Amino acid sequence: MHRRLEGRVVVATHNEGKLREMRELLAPHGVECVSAGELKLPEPEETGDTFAANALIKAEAASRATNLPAFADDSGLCVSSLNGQPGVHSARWAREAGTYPAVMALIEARLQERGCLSPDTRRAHFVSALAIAWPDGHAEIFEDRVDGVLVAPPRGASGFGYDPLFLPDGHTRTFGEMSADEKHGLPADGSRALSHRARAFQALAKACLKA
Ligand code: ITT
Repeated sequence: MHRRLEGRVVVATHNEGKLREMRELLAPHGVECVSAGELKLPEPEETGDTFAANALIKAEAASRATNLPAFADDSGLCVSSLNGQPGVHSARWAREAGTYPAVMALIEARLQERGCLSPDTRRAHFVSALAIAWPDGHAEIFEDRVDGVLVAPPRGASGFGYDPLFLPDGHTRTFGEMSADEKHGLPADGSRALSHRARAFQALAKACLKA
């Protein structure tokens, strides 16, 4: 049995780009958002080896700390020719490289080393696992993905993170070249959204939110 999310919810992320998208996704559903940053919540260690496990760690930690339901996302970019890396370590790779342009250049260098020049060798997907945890221990998790190819050089200044590198299948512009609404807007006719986060959110909204 799914549980309805109502009232006040903590958006348990310290990533500004994700926070913006998560707030925009929740906005039409009449829940009041407060962010982990605004509440100065500590960031839990992400010790899971799956997106779902890490999303749950973040949601449960924020819910325990605030006694409110908490909404968390764990996400990342999985590059097929790099055996799915950086995957759950996408944020760590970016931290270690220093900047997103630097980590995107690192991924490009790894692809070049392997001779990955044609689109079929440059396949990648973004994954988002969304978790909601309540103070009484109940939790819900939804996960989805979007497939595409990695472009060189990266294109566009919209979005955040690895967006300029990623060209979703069936499109001519990267996530970095799309408006917020194109990337993670929810189609009014109920058809499938584009981004990994919006797709996972569609399932979450159906199960846990008022229309
Ligand atoms: P929180 O854990 O505080 O939410 P984080 O940035 O550490 O923030 P993750 O551990 O989930 O979040 O790491 C996700 C990484 O993947 C991070 O480097 C993001 O920038 C990147 N990423 C996730 N979704 C993305 C998207 O829609 N577009 C571009 N990059 C994305």
